[in-house]
Amino acid sequence: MIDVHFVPTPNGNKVSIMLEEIGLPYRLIPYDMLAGDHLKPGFRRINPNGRLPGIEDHDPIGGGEPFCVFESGAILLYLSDKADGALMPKDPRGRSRAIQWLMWQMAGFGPMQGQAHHFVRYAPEGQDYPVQRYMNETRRMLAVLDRRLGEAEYLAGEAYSVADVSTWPWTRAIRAIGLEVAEWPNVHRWFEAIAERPAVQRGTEVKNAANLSSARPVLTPEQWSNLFGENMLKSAGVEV
Ligand SMILES: N[C@@H](CCC(=O)N[C@@H](CS)C(=O)NCC(=O)O)C(=O)O
Repeated sequence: MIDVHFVPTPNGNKVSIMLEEIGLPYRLIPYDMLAGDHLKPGFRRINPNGRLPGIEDHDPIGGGEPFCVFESGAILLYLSDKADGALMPKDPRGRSRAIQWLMWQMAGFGPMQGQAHHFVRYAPEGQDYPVQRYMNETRRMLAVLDRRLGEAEYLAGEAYSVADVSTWPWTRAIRAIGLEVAEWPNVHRWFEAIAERPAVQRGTEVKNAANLSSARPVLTPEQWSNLFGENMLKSAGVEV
């Protein structure tokens, strides 16, 4: 059994989709980030970085003690290994392409769009520069994605791979910052095809309306502190 420390965000949904795709048994352990569940010291054992998702495999590859994995991209690679290389091309070029696009999502498309969400939805209003900067980056990367998907059916080539599992939930999230997938025709074609996969539907069943709407969530001071302020810093051992 694999425990998934989970929030239904794009990073969390990558893992739930992957597990549904490969059919390994898992148990979701839901976290309430607004309440600061992820700040509790015990969670550091699962994820030293104190963010979600994280997994604990009680029957790990190679046997032995339960094994924890953090960083959603690393979790996808671990799960692929565990499922005999599932959703990872076998040929060296295809494999490298899958890893390249997985890294692109992890280092660029996710973090830049994440900052766009922060400044569009959570930060005090009226901060034009960061909004413009991160929206520009998000749009630039959607154009990069569109170009790639104009030359190949999936990110790594002909076959659906971990790169698509990782990028699809972040593409779904662009609605919350006022963008529509239909603006990028190749992305649109790819997005709709993946949305029809039963495993993707099962993996995204846990709804989080706040996450997919463009509403600005109203946070209490305590909730803001848990997500972005003093409580978050204190939990990482930073003196405030
Ligand atoms: N690069 C990390 C990002 C993890 C991350 O930032 N997760 C968010 C939820 S999707 C989180 O834990 N936020 C809580 C916080 O910022 O304190 C990954 O892909 O796993």
